[in-house]
Amino acid sequence: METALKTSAGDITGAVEKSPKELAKFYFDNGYVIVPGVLSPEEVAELRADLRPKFDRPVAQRNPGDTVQYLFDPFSHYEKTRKIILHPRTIAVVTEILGERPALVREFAAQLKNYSGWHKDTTCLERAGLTYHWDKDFSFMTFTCYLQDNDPVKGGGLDVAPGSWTWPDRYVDAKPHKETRRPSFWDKLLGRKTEIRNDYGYEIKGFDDFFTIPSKAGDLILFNRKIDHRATVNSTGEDYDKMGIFGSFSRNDKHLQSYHDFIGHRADYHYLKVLNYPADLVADAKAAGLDIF
Ligand SMILES: O=C(O)CCC(=O)C(=O)O
Repeated sequence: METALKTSAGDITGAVEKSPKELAKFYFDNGYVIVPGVLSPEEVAELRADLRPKFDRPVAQRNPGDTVQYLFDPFSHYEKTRKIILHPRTIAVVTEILGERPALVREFAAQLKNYSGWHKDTTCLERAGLTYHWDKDFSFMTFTCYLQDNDPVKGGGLDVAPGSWTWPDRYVDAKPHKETRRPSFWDKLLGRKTEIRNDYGYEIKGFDDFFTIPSKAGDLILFNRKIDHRATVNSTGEDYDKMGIFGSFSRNDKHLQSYHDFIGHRADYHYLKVLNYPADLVADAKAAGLDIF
């Protein structure tokens, strides 16, 4: 049976303000770090209220690639998400980790009721036969800003397997889950199609020891793209509007170029075909110290 591992990382939840250098050290030691309070509780509430109806738009009114579960390119479309990537503390910590001005990877989405199973965020590369993510200078880090506190029972955030960013990718040959959400009473009654999948991931055993990151709504979590992770499971059986904004930072280097090439050729990345950052976003990113192109 899986048990949540207790580690000493509790001091990173914001009770004590840490410097970017200290947070960067924590990232290198643990494969993840929390940058506390990038959004205030009021900003979290506003963003939730703004985004929630967007997931319910009829297909004809959605942006390319969007579903009832994913809204792509949120920083172009929903201004209130921009603070997550432009906050001075975000930029300071990411710059400290990378050792230079960061770039925004062209892969980002707001997610609703998503519950990924265990995987690495490099599994898609490895399944495609690519290996550059094992190069020493590969610097990609995923970020997520969840819009609710994480709770070991109710979920709302992320579990990680400590130390796993150095482990080989055990998901490469595993069978992807095909599971869809079980239709609720109302789905059946109203004949609604259940579009929401509840376990993106692989048919593979979990971990005996893992760590549930104690993030609060509005914290930014940065994590090594090779760390084994999953959504903290909601074991209450009660549905709720779990939301998060996801993306990645990296150095502006050959790996970023290769990755943009890789995703640029994927047929399912519909939003990339029309990606066109608004001028004010580009200007604000430039001023904040973030490359975006
Ligand atoms: O479902 C979640 O909250 C985690 C999502 C995740 O792991 C991912 O997008 O890589």
